[in-house]
Amino acid sequence: MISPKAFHATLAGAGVDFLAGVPDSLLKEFCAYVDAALPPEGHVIAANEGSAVGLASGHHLATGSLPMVYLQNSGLGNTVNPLLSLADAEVYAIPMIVLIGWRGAPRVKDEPQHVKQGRVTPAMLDAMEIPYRVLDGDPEAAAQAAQWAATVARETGAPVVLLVHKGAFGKAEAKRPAREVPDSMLAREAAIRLITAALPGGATIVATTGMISRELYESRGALGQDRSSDFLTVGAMGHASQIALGIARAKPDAQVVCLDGDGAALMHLGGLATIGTSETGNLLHIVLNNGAHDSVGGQPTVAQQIALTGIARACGYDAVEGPLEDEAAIRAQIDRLARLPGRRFLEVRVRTGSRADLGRPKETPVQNKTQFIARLRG
Ligand SMILES: Cc1ncc(C[n+]2csc(CCOP(=O)(O)OP(=O)(O)O)c2C)c(N)n1
Repeated sequence: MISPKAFHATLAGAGVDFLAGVPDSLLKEFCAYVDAALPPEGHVIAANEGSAVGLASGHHLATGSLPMVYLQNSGLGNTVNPLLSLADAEVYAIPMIVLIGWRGAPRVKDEPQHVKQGRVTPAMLDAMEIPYRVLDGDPEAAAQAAQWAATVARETGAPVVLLVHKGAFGKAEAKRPAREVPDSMLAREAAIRLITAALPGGATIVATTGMISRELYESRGALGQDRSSDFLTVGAMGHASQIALGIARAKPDAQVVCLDGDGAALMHLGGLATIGTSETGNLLHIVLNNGAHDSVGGQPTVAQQIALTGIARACGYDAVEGPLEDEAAIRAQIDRLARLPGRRFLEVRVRTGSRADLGRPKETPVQNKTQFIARLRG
């Protein structure tokens, strides 16, 4: 397996002095290492993968040195525009190494949202005319590939990709100590149960990517509740609030609720402005803020350093509450907000972590959709 520390040392030796990215489960040991080992000037966790390309480009413009961007291949789409219209050799010619976690690689069993993205990832890179090498767990080959990528990126003045297989990285040699949270702080799954129990029956829920959708699914099972009013957005991170908005606009009589994550909300934060300035009368947007990308390894987000509620207010939401941590207060506010018209926003603070035996939806995404639209369209 590749040692995160040794791989980073090779990159540093090849002149890489700045990294920006969005965390990925396959890269989580590398992400944990750079997050703990690098000084703040050497590493930024970006809001989305395209922003990471922007940050890397800015770093190169200012210093002339070689940056690295890291991401899961789910986020490749977010990078396509800045890779092709900013960093490309035919535009501003900005060299960078792009490290991509290859979910859904052929012959690797993975979740439905990763299968096609995994299959087409090499073809997407080919179509973008970006050279790449694949890293499995061989440390020697990884070091050589890093050297190759640095040389080619500099020579061509363009991005070069390293595509990383599952299990390629060994354990991080350094990890940021876990944030202290009071014992009383709600787990995300407990908050989801509390919220679903407090919402009026029949509310339409659009849940975001990762553990939030899985925990909603499990909590429905545990509470013996019907699942047909839940849309589990297994992919498309950051778009759940806009799916909810699309539904709310088209179904003004439905009570629509978005269960969002802080990483997801930050990823496409502009969506809050679209919601806040819409005429929608039936949307409750709840952000479960654990200050982390918990679903892919718990790397920090900045969401507990900013005022999400202030942003929602400034964007024009009609009613804004939070951040709340207390069970009784959350229950009371859900009850109150669910009765109000307009665009409403609630920030709930939760702890990181999930049950080790957390399951995954048994239905396929299309089965979920079929049940959901049967209920929604009635
Ligand atoms: C575009 C894109 N980038 C990255 C990922 C990988 N990913 C899946 S869930 C997740 C973290 C979500 O964090 P948050 O919304 O805060 O929810 P939490 O997991 O903390 O509950 C990430 C980065 C993805 N699925 N799609």
